[in-house]
Amino acid sequence: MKIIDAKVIVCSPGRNFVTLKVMTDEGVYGVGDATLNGRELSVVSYLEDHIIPVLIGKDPQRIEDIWQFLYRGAYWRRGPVGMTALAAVDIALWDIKAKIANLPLYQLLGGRSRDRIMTYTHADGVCIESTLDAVGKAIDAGYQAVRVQSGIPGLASTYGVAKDGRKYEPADADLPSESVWSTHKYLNFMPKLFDAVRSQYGDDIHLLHDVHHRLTPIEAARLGKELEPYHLFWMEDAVVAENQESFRLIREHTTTPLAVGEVFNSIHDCRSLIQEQYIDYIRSTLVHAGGITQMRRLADFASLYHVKTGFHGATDLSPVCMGAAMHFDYWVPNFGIQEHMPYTREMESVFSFDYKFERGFFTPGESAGHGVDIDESLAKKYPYKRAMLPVNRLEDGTLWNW
Ligand code: CS2
Ligand code: MG
Repeated sequence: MKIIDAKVIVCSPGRNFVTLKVMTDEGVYGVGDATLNGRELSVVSYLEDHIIPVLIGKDPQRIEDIWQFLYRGAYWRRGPVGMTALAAVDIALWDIKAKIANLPLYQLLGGRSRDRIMTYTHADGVCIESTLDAVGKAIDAGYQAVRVQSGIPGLASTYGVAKDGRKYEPADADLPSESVWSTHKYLNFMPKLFDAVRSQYGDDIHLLHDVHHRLTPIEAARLGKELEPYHLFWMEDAVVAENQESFRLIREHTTTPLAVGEVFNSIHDCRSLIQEQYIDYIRSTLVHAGGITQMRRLADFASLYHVKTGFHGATDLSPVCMGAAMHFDYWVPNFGIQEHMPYTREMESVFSFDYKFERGFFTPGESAGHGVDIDESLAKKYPYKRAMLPVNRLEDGTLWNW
């Protein structure tokens, strides 16, 4: 069997997605997600200029060898652009292998380890009252786990809170928009927010929160400690994690579970975090962390240290990634939870998929492969529109982590 062609499909049905299609001489093709929010065209070039030319003629069944070729052979290893491009190829090749075996992808990984996949969704509001309403809506929809984000008194806007009632989309402008941040205001407010949520909805619902890289380790230690009475499922991205050692300090001060990793693209970005048991959930997902081939290694490594998976699942990861993630989540023994930001109808219109969502839980489909495909003619109707992620400044103008 040989790869005879591959193409990159860029479309924007409500937001930008980049999809890779790998075609073989036996008519079977595979589909991969190559979406990197705000840097989409860099991945398109990496695929079209540096990966597709070397794929032609290769046997698509040799997933591991192709992975090694594109990772070790790249010389300039790792990094979000290269690893997203590699991930797209990997997801497409696993799709092909499952199709020629005529099996749903999870069967190739080792079969299912569970009956259904617990997910969490986002609940956000500009103030405590509207956030409480959003949490209530998520609970009514059947979610057993809800991520809670709220506007902060004294700040015009903040991460994770939709503006003027629209669906939250972080890449909100052609060029980076600027927001203003105050750790002081945020830290003083968070315990009040979670006290209100627990008082209204009790202890059963799992509550998650995304700090989004904005604290220093000691500030994160304070927040984790002050949120302990509210028993969070996890506190995510408490600090930027280039210095993995930062998490030791947080860990020493609080029992609030810690999640990190959506921006990681290699096992080496989190090796000490996992080995030292500084974290409880690893958020890296298929589209940005080298596909199924690397994520299997990472999940197995994490399982040695009681660390569970918690795949990133924002809407800037396409239904192709979500579909493949469902199969991975169905198999992976140390599964934690799957993020689920529902796509809009427009986003979904370009993709067909057979995973099922029911009252807070997913199950993957039983069709051969990962079950997701793209309608290329419909995709053409939604041309790419540049959109970049915001930047964040402190109140004194200092550029800070967004
Ligand atoms: C967030 C994302 O879902 C999450 O946990 O961190 O919304 C993240 O901000 C976006 O994926 C960035 O593109
Ligand atoms: Mg996050």
